[in-house]
Order: sequence, then structure tokens, then C-alpha cells
Amino acid sequence: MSFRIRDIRARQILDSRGNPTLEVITSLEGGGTGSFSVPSGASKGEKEAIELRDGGKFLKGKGVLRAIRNVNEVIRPALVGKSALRQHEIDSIMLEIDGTSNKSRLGANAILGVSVSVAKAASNQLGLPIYRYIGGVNAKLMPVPFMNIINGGAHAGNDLAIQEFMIVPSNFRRFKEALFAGVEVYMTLRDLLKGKYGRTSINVGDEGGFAPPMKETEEAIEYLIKSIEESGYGGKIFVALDCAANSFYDEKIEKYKIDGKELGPADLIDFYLELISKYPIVSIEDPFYEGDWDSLVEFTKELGNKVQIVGDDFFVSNPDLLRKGIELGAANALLLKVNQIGTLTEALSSADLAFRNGYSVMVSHRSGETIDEFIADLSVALNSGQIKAGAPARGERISKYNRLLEIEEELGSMAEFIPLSSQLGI
Ligand code: 2PG
Ligand code: MG
Repeated sequence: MSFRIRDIRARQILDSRGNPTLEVITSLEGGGTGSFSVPSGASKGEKEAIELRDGGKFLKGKGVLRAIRNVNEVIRPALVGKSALRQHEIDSIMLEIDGTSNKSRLGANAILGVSVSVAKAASNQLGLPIYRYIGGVNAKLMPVPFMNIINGGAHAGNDLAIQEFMIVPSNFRRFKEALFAGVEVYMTLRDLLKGKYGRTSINVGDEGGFAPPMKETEEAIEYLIKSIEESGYGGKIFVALDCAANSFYDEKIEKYKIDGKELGPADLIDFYLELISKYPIVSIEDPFYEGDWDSLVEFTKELGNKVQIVGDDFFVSNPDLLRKGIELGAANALLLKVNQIGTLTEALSSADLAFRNGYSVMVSHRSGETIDEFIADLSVALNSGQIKAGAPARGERISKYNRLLEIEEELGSMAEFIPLSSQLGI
């Protein structure tokens, strides 16, 4: 049964925002095949690996035919005949051909499509689920889901500055229980919003969360709390925020524009402290714009033993930036998005570095997704204990949750689910 790569092909498909993206299919001499569809972000970190787009007029410049050509004409000839079991070598060859620090020559979208499809082809041929192939015999921890049920910022057409208002069903015995409790809260929120703001308020944003015409942060959090309590899950389901502060930082005036105010970093810290003292907030992502490491360090000093502080745009899943964060004491958790860095090998290195330095890891989707389930498997492979996959609605979000239900069933009595407070010791 040969694991040599027989062929690699890419084609243009669509993501959940209706933008073009790549699907890459790798087939092996032994008959195994694997495909991966590459996701895409809207609120991106400056230092993310480059997603190659065609430019020009057609499809508003968003086509990925150049990236596809790179897969079919540049990467394919270099990898055909190589063993799909040698993930590290496969990824290194692509990095070498690319030769840039940000993958701008071949495109991180082209490289990632190949990287993950190769891993999937190998695991398929071995007859192993991908979480087992990547994670080995000890992959067993089901993730606590972070479900983004009110969308703001760059993901919705409303005035909320903060991008993601998430519920965190944490104090449960199994993933399945946690997920369906979260679903109940989502249903309750739908009714509450409809009652208060009318039918248009239950239209959903990019990640399946509602995008009601709210203006203020606390208004959104209050609705999460109300929905949690009305569903009977007080003390079991918590709240998390992804501020994505890049999107409300005004460089010209060096202030954060939020809730009709213009706040400097010190005032913004006070604003968060107040929220945390008032509400059961367990995790905050990107509370400052990605250049403001000082505030992130200060915030971590003050709150790092009480709340999970997640770096997304700060770290962009990049081991070098994470190392910087670790040295400075900035944040205490890594958001892991494979397409920010562009190869499976590098993403796994980032996760490894995080764990070895006491940082937690939240595996994450992008706001532009496809139905590809890979990140569900990845979260279990890493025993990361946390996944951020959007609201329990829209096909591209539920594919991850449904896959996790399947994995939990498959793991049977081996499956574990650990509440966030026990995972973090907070
Ligand atoms: C984020 C993500 C995913 P995007 O900021 O964490 O929720 O959004 O994919 O748009 O960067
Ligand atoms: Mg984020």
C-alpha cells in the first residue's frame, strides 16, 4: 500500500460568504484520497500569511485561479511521488518553493489546501479518522464549544463594536449535553430578540449569530445572560467575547471607538474590568488592536488568573509571534486558525509551543467557511479542550458541531469533556 502522492488537484469553489476559495484533492498511489476546502477571514490580523487572490474586475478581484495554478503547476510536480506520511517534509518543500516569509508567492491558501489534503489522504488510506491520525492514541478530549450567537463588528450590519458575543456551555459532562444546552439558549435568544426588536432582528450574521440593531456592548451581553437564565443554565453556561479591537481602533486619534465613546487604552481596560465584574465572562479575545502589546501585557497581569485572554490578531497562529507573547507575558491563550499560518506543520508547532508554556489553545473557524469539518477533528487531535465554531446554525458552522457529535460517539467511554474552569484552573 503505497503512500506516495499520485496527484494533487485544486479547483475553485465557494465559501459561506459567496467568495471563491480552493478545494484541493490529493490522491495516493495506494488509493487513499483527501480533500480540504480553505476558509477565509474578514477581520484579519496584519501579519497573517497571504491569501492569494486574482485581483482585477471579475468576481471583484476575489478569484483564486492564480492560487489554483500554483497548486496544479508548481506544487504538484514538486510533491508527486513523495510520501504523504511525511507531513513535515511535504510542508517544508512548499515553504522552500514559496521562499517568502508570508507565503505571498504561492499563497497561503494554495499551500494550506495541499498541506491538509495530504494529511487527510494519508489518514484515509490508513483507515484512521483524522483526529486519530494527527492526535494519536491519546486524542480523546472533546472541546468546550464557544458559540457566537450575537454578531457585531466586521461580521454584521449593525452598530456593535465588539465582533463576537459567545456563549460557553462549559459545566456539562459531555460535549453532546453542552452543545444542545447551547442550542436551547440560541433558540431562547431568538424568541427574546424577536419580541423586543421585531422580526428583522433575527437575521443572522456571517457566523450564524443574530445581528440585532443594538448599539451597546452591555445590551448584547444582557441578552445573552437573559437567554441563559431563561433556559435554566445559569452557572453552567458562561459568556465570552471576541472584541477584535483592530476593527474599532482609530489610528488617527489613537483611541478605541466603542459604545459612542472614544477610549484610550487605560479607559478601555477599565471598561473591560467593569464588564468582567458584572457578568460571568470567562474569556476575552483581542481586547486591544494588534499593535498594542503593552495594554495586552498589562491586562494579562491584572486579569490573567481570572479570565482566559486569547490572542488572535496578535499571534495569527504564528510560532514567532506567540513566542513574543510568551516572553512578554501577553495573553494566556492562543487562537489557532490553520489558514493564518498556512501549513499543518506550523499550526501544530504553534499549538505545541502554547501548551508547553501554559497557554491554552482554542481551535477556531474563520468567518468565511465551507462545510469542511477538519477543525472539529483538529480540536480533538490536540486535546485542546476548546473550539470556536460559530452559532449552531448555517451549514458551514453545524458541520463542525455535527462532526464533533460523531467523534464523541465514536470515542465512546474514552471521550472526555472538561469544564473550562477545571481546564484553566480559574
Ligand atoms: C475571529 C474570526 C473567527 P475572521 O476574529 O476570531 O471568528 O473572524 O475569520 O473574520 O477573522
Ligand atoms: Mg478573533
